Amino acid sequence: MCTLLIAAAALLIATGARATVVDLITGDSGTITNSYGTATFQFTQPQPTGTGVIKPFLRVQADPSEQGYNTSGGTPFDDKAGPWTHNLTFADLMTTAVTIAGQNYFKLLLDINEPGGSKSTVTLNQLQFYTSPIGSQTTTNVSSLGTLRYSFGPGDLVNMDAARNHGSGSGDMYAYIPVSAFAGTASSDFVYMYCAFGGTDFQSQGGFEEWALVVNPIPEASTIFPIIGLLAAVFSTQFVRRRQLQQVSK
Ligand SMILES: [Ca+2]
Ligand SMILES: [Ca+2]
Repeated sequence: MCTLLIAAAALLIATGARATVVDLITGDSGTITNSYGTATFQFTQPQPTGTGVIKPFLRVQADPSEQGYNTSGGTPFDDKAGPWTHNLTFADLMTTAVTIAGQNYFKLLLDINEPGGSKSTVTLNQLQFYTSPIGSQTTTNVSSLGTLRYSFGPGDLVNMDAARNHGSGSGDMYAYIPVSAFAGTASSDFVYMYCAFGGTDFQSQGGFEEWALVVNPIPEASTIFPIIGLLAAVFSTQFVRRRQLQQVSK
């Protein structure tokens, strides 16, 4: 028994595996560091909701726990049908890139919807990103979605309180996911973001939780390209062209 414990402890130290609980109920931000890198989670108040600012790509809703991933193929797990649950490509995700203190992140917005009173809290138990050349998947075997790029480790979670923002809106949290975890991803690859809420510390209830891309108004291609060093040069050209076309069309 003792030998087993020592072996387990050695494994934990070797892998740096240590569960992190980010408290956004009383705190304003926190980080989770694991083998995929360091992700930051930050409380935010409602954002402007003009067209092109908030673009949900995944809505999930169930009671007392819920899970799902974005796809245009259907509604696996607790996905909500409709235009705001759909495929994403890596090129889409790249439009959210920001640099903070020299580190590059993809920036996402989460809006939680929970009842008032004692039921306003909810736990984000898992957040994973997979990439694959195949879009519109509907499998319930999440690990088969593609290449796992980012994941919470065992026990990692974020606790939130919808009551920190009044009514429905486009708060409540920014997630900053390390770009370095996606090295080698093709721009045309599909990105599946899997999330699970409720059941660990605080249950999911009320309306749907929704995730949106936070599209960076200022292209940061010059800072992101050294990180995605494995991308083909042809993509770089396409990305710049896309940007130029997008700016022309605005
Ligand atoms: Ca909310
Ligand atoms: Ca909810």
